[in-house]
Amino acid sequence: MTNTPLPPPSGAVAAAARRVLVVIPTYNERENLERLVRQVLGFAGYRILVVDDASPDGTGELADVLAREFLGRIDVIHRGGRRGFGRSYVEGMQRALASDADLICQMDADLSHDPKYLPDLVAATDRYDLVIGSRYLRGISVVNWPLRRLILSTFANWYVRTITGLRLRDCTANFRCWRREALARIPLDRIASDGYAFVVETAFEAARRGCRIGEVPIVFIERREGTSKISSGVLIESVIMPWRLILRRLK
Ligand SMILES: Nc1nc2c(ncn2[C@@H]2O[C@H](COP(=O)(O)OP(=O)(O)OP(=O)(O)O)[C@@H](O)[C@H]2O)c(=O)[nH]1
Ligand SMILES: [Mg+2]
Repeated sequence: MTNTPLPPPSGAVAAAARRVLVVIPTYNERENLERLVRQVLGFAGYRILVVDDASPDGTGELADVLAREFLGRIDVIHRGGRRGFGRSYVEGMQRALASDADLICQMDADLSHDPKYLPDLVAATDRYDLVIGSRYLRGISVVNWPLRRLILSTFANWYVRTITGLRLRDCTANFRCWRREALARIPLDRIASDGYAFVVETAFEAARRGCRIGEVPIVFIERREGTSKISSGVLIESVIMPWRLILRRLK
């Protein structure tokens, strides 16, 4: 395993000049995708990779229509078989690493992650190998969450931090930007998570491999359109995953 620190980013190439690819997994996000895409592509030089899991609501077809409109700036992976957030990201990240992107971002499609923060994440890759858009850096920056959701997320973060030793305020956020060299160190073909535990597992692997991880503050807004896909299976996986990670480190 390589865990030597990565060389610092080349100061000669300003973050703004680097090629940014934003990987977005979708499952039934028809009401949100178009707005999101237009906002992300408002930033010059940014590109998008949509990873759709055969959404019954036609999100995949909408992504194809948008890809034709923004020729060369949107790529779409249409997955078949068993759907999953983690497995979609594994495929998306592999495709991203096969592209010429210098920086690879990840975010939700439901507009909870406001694209306006993307340049902050991108800029911070001058200092970090992995940058996380954090909900818990300045108190709690979450809009429209019921109390039980807030308690669940706060507990989940405490749980993950305590077991894995990850020194992050927001270990479970899917709003991130990787330097290509850092993402390339993660053994994507060996990632075990199907669901949202993917974000914890990849942060853990990044820390273990000597990546410098930093956080920038964001305000998270609960989705207004569409429905959450969190299932009990995915929650159980998230409870077990930190322990699996500890066992992995012991081995
Ligand atoms: N490709 C793919 N994307 C998924 C899958 N499940 C969720 N997603 C996407 O992953 C992102 C996060 O999913 P959400 O359902 O919003 O999960 P969440 O943000 O934790 O939950 P809410 O706060 O309730 O919205 C969204 O862009 C979803 O469309 C899946 O099985 N396959
Ligand atoms: Mg969401």
